[in-house]
Amino acid sequence: MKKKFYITTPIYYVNDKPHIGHAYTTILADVLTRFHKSQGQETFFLTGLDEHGQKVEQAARARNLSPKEHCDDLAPRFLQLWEKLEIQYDDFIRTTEARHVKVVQSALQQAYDSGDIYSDEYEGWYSVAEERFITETEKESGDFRDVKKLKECNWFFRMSKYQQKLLDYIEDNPSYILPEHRKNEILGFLRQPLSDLCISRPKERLNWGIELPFDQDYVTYVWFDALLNYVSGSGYLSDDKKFKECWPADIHLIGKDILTTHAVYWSTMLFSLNIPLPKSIFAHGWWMLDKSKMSKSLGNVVNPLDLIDEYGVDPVRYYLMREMVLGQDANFTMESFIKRFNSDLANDFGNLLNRLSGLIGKNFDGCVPEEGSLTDDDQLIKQAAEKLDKSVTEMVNQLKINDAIEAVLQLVRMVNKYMEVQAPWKVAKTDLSRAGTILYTAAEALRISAVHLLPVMPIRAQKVLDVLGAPKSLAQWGGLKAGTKLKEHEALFPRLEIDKE
Ligand code: ME8
Repeated sequence: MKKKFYITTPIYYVNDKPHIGHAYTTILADVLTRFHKSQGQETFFLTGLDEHGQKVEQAARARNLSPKEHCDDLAPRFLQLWEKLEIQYDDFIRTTEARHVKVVQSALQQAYDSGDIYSDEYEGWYSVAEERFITETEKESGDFRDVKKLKECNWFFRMSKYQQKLLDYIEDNPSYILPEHRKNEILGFLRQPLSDLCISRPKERLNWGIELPFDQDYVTYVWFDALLNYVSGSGYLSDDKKFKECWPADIHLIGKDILTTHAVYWSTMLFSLNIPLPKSIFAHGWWMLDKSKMSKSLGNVVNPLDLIDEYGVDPVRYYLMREMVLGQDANFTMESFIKRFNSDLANDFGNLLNRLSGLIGKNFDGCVPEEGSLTDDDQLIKQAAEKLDKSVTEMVNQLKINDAIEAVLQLVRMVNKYMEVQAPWKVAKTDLSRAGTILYTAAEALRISAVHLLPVMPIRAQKVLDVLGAPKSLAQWGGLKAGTKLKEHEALFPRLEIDKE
């Protein structure tokens, strides 16, 4: 049995339409999946929706719909967006599906039977917005809205029992929580006393959730339910073969807002269930707009559909991947979007294709010329192109996606410079065969760049390969065959005018 590369996104709350933050994590997962596929690995990519809990229930009520009607109405919007964004997920899980409910109830029963769940009366400060009890210190911080005193009998998960085990695990597995500074945050958190986790909500207060198998007066706390999607979506308790192929997940991609629930709740739940932990949890930063996080509650979100309709899916994917240094926050501005589009895509990448197809059209009847024998200058291009595969692979494996893209663009810029210096349009007048070698060298380097950009820009990088009549899988030098007729094409990335936009 061959282990698949298993990657997940958070399952998003269905309280409103998807926004650019949701699009970002999902595109990132798609880029990584396509990259691993291109390396010949089998992959499994899971995404989905978090449909239970108070937030969704409130959103439904505000629309005068039942929670299920509300979810059924919004779920297609996520699916449509994923389609528009060229997201190739393998499964899309909704937590209201029977396959998931079954796993949540079995997990609860198992934890209950092993003594990890107990009932207790609890009195404390409850944040309605956060849907959880908060500590006295958290209350005093003033960061929480809608706080009220609540006393109720609930069911608790013995999270504290696993505190030391988790600390040891994180210290022994340095790439479990990434990036490093987030790991240190969690270690700091775990060095304070850890309380048990309240995993139930009385039905009289919240009805919308999965009923506890051992107490029908309660539903399951939304996080205990949602986190289990990573195993219910990969065959746990339903398809042993699939689960063995997938689990442990290679990477849970999440935003930094939900690190504690993943690093602490999820890990201790897995300890209790005797399921191995995922290989790593990566928390990326936030997309900000005017220095605040883009979020539904702030109402400052950019609608990804508008951007795609206006500029096409590839530039949007490119911008989001190129502009964020994974682990840090990034600022979204239309100005930086247009600048990035014009410099990298119009001036560098798109322009190289235009120049080459124009010159090959004019001097070689539109057919790829013979490579001929290479001069030292040609060799420099060839060597740079040959080195790209190794460096891009290393960078992607370290999740330095922006650096990997930049490495490809550096090659593209180097080839544009090479064209200026070699001036094949002049050489063609006296030495057609030499002009052919220059054009072959530049076109082959462009082909290799396009192969490396495919995971990020699946449509337009493929278009470049189609124009060149070249295979998409071969990242080594020599994929372009002399005599191949280039296809006619329009400018792939026409420049955007900043004033007009
Ligand atoms: O937290 N920048 O769902 P959610 C970057 N249902 N990424 C962002 C972002 C931003 N401004 N805003 C959102 C939930 N995201 C739970 C998850 S998982 C078992 C349950 C992305 O709809 C980022 O990945 O609030 C973040 O972690 C996620 O959307 C939160 O989505």
